[in-house]
Amino acid sequence: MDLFHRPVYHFLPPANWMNDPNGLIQWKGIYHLFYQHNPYEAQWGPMHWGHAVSPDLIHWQHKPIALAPTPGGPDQDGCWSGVAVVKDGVPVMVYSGNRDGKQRACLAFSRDDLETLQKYPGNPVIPDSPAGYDLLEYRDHCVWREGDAWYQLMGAWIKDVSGAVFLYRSDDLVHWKELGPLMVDNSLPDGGLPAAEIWECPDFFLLGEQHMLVVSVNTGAPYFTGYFLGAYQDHRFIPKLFRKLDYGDSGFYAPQSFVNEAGERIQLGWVGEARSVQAQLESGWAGAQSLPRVFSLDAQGRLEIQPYRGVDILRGEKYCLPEMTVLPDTRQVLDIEGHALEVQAEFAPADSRTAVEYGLKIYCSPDDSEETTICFNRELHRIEVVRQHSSLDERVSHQTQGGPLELDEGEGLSLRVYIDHSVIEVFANRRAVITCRVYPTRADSRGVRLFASGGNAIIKGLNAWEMNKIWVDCNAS
Ligand code: DQQ
Repeated sequence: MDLFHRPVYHFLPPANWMNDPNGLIQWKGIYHLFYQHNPYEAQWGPMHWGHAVSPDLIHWQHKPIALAPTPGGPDQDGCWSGVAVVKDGVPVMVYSGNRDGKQRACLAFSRDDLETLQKYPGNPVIPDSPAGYDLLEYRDHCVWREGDAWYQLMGAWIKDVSGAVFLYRSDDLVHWKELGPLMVDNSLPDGGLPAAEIWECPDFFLLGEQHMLVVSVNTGAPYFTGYFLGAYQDHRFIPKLFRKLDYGDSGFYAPQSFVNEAGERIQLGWVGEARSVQAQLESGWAGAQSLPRVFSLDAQGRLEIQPYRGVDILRGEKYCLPEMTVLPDTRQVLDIEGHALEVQAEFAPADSRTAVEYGLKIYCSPDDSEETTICFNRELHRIEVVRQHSSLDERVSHQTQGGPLELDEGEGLSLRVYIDHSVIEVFANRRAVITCRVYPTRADSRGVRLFASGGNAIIKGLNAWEMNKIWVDCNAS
């Protein structure tokens, strides 16, 4: 097994393949993470639900597989993604049974505090996709309680139209009445819609005074995750805007959120690989979960995304750097190095002498043959992870990942970066996130540097921590 690139503080199964987070729930104080899992090899395949538990959503312990395909059943070709709800004091999973290329809503109950899941004998509970629509794809679930009923969204792709989410209503989770697409008018005041492909894994919830609809847009490759903000009225959603949730294409996908016992809405997403299937198979594992994230809206109504506060518990030894000027085109090596780090860097607001591009370099080898650059371009108003020189291995992606970041008047660049062997999560100014993978080949690609080009950059302060492992059982990985 390839331990060099294997994350130590992002969740992944003991071996083989993982994709979407499923059935997230805090039940009697314990967090449960179920996940899409091929237990046979490190590539996508017959889907099972893996299972792990945590006291704090950070440290995890593996549990036995929770759902497996039933031969002859509606999920005989795979137990695809789903969510957890609680009905009459019993946790219930609503998931997509995959059979003969079609996915149908199924249920599984737990009467032993989520030690095991029992499939509902009457599965599937929604045997057919909505009539009257030419659907190319249809699956995945978001279920909530509203008034005295259950509501459910399922993701879909309407041929020659776009992605869609269909709304259903039920009194008992078993009998569902279809209410049509949640969004009847897909036009947006500020521009286009995500590509005409399936919207997978819809997630829908109240954020402040608005509603947020998260969809994972399966464009074949790369995939991306986006969100709408808008108003939910009379069981219809009127979107005001659509944005990418994370600029790391295929690096953050199929996220799911849940509300914990403290009332916090927390999201996890699948951090996909960026290397060949052959490389995955050789390494013996594939896929990780992101760190938990939380949302808020800033004073201007923009979405803010931050790591869940509990992540700080992983911090070990600390490094601090006082205020300093980063001169253009110098090699500013820091004392900090490693493959499992958190780095927080606050840059001064730009003035006329400020560099055009500045930021951090991570996973740097001493001879510069490998490095990954987290770069802010203040003229293009873009934040990027440049992977051009991330790895000497040709089988991995070297594509730059990034997107817009407009700094307000007087606002400096604020980076919070998580480095975990092959995972990178960059949170910039709370409102731009890039999650992606890199696979340095050299054991000494451990350095962290500051850089500036075309002018100076002033660092107001930099703190970094070595990060500890997340496994409750120290022998697990
Ligand atoms: N993954 C699941 C599907 C979902 C997709 C299958 C998203 O339910 O649409 O593994 O990654």
